[in-house]
Amino acid sequence: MNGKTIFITGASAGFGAACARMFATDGNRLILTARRVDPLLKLQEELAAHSAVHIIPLDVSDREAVQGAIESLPERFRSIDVLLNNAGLALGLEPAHQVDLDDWDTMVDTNIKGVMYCTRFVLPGMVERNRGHIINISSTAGAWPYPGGNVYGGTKAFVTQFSRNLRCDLLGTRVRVSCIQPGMAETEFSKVRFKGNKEQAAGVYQGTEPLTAEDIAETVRWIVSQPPHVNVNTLELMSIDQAWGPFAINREQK
Ligand code: NDP
Ligand code: 8X3
Repeated sequence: MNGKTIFITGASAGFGAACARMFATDGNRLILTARRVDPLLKLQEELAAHSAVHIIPLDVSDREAVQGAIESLPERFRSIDVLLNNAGLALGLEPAHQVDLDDWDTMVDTNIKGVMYCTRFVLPGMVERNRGHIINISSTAGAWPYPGGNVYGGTKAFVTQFSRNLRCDLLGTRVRVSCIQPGMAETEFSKVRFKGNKEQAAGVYQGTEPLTAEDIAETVRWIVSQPPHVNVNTLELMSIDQAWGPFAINREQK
């Protein structure tokens, strides 16, 4: 897999940065986006030997900014072959009746609207060229409930179903759509969820061997390198140290 133009959202950390490294060493052109510019500049410098890298400071929840970024791409980055809708976050783990409503808004705006906007503005070019691949990062949280998962899990269920529905709309074209549902992976994810509380974030992974960002990049590499007639629809993966629990039962004193 080489010579492709890859657009990655949330490339400043975690899965997005690992995918950028993987795609660069495989010899592709990269468009790296995120809100924080410094990590993007560092990545651009790191990858310069392998790959042409165009960076764009971008908040995916800003519809006009997404449109502007995609419509003003330099000529040699215009024909996007792979859109990796990866930017996303969880905020908090409180029960629904105690949650900060702003956190819910931010998750909906980023995880749902960000995926909608990037997809909508990139997709027409893919359909016109009759090639391309959209890879959406959902989560096990979109398939399996857990306490405090409330809106985060809901946004990821959206990503999974949106991916399937895109396949229906694109049937008859050569544009592929894949959805990855990772379980617990150690990145900046928990630091963001717990708003900078490093001890609480580290506790999520303590005593386990979680998935790594590189594991997700390898998964993306495998999905993209399938023959063009093969569409991986949905792929769920977890650390060996994670599995499902039993149903929770409330037992009252009778
Ligand atoms: P990180 O926190 O390490 O990375 C998240 C990335 O998303 C950062 O680059 C961040 O960049 C970017 N981002 C967040 N908000 C926005 C925004 N509004 N606009 C643009 N970019 C944004 O987490 P992960 O790498 O773990 O997460 C990547 C994806 O994987 C997310 O969608 C997450 O929900 C999902 N996921 C994570 C799992 C895990 O356990 N880690 C498991 C399953 C799914 P910046 O702050 O610079 O904007
Ligand atoms: C991230 C995995 O289990 O923390 O999507 O929700 S989890």
